[in-house]
Amino acid sequence: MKPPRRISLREFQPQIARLERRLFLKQGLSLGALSLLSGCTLKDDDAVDRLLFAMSRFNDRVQAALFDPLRLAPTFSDADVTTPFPFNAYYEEKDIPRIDGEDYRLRLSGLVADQRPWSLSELRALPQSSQITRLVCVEGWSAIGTWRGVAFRHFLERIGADLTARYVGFKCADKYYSSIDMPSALHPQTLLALDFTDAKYGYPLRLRLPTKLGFKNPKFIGEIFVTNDYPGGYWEDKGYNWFSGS
Ligand SMILES: Nc1nc2c(c(=O)[nH]1)N[C@H]1C(S)=C(S)[C@@H](COP(=O)(O)O)O[C@H]1N2
Ligand SMILES: [Mo]
Repeated sequence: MKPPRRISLREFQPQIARLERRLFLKQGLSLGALSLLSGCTLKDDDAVDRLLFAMSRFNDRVQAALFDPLRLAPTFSDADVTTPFPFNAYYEEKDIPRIDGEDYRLRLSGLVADQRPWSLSELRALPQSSQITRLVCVEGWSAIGTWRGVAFRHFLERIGADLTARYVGFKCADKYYSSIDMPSALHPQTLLALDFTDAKYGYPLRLRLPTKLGFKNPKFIGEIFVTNDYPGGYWEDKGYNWFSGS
């Protein structure tokens, strides 16, 4: 994924009007909400068309889950899983961070009462659950995948995170970082994923929220922090809409 260029909204007015009509207006969202597009890698009409095409394939439940805070994202069955699952990062697959699971410790900081680092076996000793959901990337593709790990809400409670704080931030083993609002962190489908079909999907730890766009799902997590100061994110700081979901 190349750094996004801010598109001029005027340049893409017809397409955006089309997208608004098709997808957003009925949910009371308009150009303001489309600011998530303003940081997209929409270099030409083709890119816009691909995005429109991909988005128009999503059913209303997917749309609703991405833009309505109270909805659950749809779940799927094993047979629906996309194989191979697409890889995405701001660099190529061969450059993913290689992390030794034995030595790995998840660091905690910020508004967290118990900041003791966690090993993978300790994380695995917590109750595990799995989900089969759709990951939606702003670049115009989506895929159904399966993830297993610890309910993030459970983890945040366990470490004594201040659940009234505004944000949860993530620092990754590559140069990636991201952050989410606390209500999304506490959403029942938000998972701290430990099981991967391949390391490239975020080994050893990845956040998985089906209620937000793909770039809000940090992989290769090294540190989690809780804060009231807006932490931003890798793409967020380059112009992507921070909320990007429900
Ligand atoms: N650490 C890290 N996490 C990341 C990224 C990244 O470049 N580095 N890319 C994000 C983007 S834009 C997407 S769409 C998803 C892709 O996840 P996947 O490789 O499981 O498809 O990871 C997100 N998390
Ligand atoms: Mo993405």
